[in-house]
Amino acid sequence: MRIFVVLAASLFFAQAAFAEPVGSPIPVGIAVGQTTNVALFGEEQVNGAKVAEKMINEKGGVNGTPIKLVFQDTGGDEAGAINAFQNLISRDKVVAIIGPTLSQQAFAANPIANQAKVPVVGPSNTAKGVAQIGEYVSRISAPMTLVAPNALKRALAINPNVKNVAVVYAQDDAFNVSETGIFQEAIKDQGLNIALIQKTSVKDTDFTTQVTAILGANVDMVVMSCLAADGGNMVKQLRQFGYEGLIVGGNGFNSPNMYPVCGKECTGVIVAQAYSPKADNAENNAFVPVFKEMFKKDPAQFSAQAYTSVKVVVEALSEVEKNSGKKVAEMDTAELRTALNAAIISSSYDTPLGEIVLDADGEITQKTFYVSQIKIADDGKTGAMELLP
Ligand code: PYR
Repeated sequence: MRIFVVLAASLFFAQAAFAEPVGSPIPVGIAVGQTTNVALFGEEQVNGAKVAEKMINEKGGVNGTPIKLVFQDTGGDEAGAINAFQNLISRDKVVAIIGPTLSQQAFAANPIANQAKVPVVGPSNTAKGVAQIGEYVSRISAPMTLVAPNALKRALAINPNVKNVAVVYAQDDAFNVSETGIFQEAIKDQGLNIALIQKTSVKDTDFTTQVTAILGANVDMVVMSCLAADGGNMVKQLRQFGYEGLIVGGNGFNSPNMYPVCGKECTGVIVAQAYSPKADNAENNAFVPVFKEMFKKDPAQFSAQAYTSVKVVVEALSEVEKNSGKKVAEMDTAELRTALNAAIISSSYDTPLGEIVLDADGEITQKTFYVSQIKIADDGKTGAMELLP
């Protein structure tokens, strides 16, 4: 009897050890905006990262060692991002940082990680030049040069008679300044006339001046580069003041958390995307059900990109173990960070975004993009991004 109990107990523990990763977890930093208006994106990023942590650890972590995400709120500005990065680098000794949410924050905080030789993977930094900040910076967020023009083309398929366009952009945000440049070039390439350009701030809530100017210019389309809160409020005011033409939004409109800000006025807004929950690939088919189970909704682009960032770091950690013949947990932190960065770049990954490749610069190549139109439900708060064919 006694032998049986011992045998049964050791079998139980052997099985538990096989299913559950063991050892001190590997700390991976997540520095995104969990407060301020930027939390509209940050909340989705936290959710995506948590799904990755759960799925990865359930499959044994990094060859048997679990990962542990260490969250640091960056808030919405540069100082918050710098502070979060410094804590993760020096206090928490993370192996890599996934973040920050905004390109505006990346241009300030990434040089600090680069100097400290800590790999940074940008989950949502789409401005020109982010991957080129330094050797230790890469991104899994496709630059807007590849994504934004798709939305314009689809808008013109909906209304081929568009001639005059108003352009709006938040002048105090690096991503929006970068994105409007891309939109403006694409508008000219399509042979359209930019009738007026209106500047806003990501802090604005009242857009009467800009909306009045746009209504006076009699345009057929408004192309907006703003973040979710300011952009959502401006769309609402445009419609409430009587603008009836097409509205195209940039990456800042890529969040369902914008729906309650602009309510039913968001219906019809056209947005280009680097992800769709409907993408039919093995990675996405594994990710979406777990996300839905945990959060009772489809993952949005910011969630999928954060999930992908964690997955990229974990696959690269496995590669480090393979190449070095050492367990990551036994490596010196500085040595590990350098080896990890080398493994992250110049590699390809199967992800919910499809196959992605990171070049030697840490720049992403991604093949599949989407364009959707927002449809708000009768409650005025929820809605969907309906894929345009
Ligand atoms: C950026 O800041 O780059 C975004 O795409 C939101």
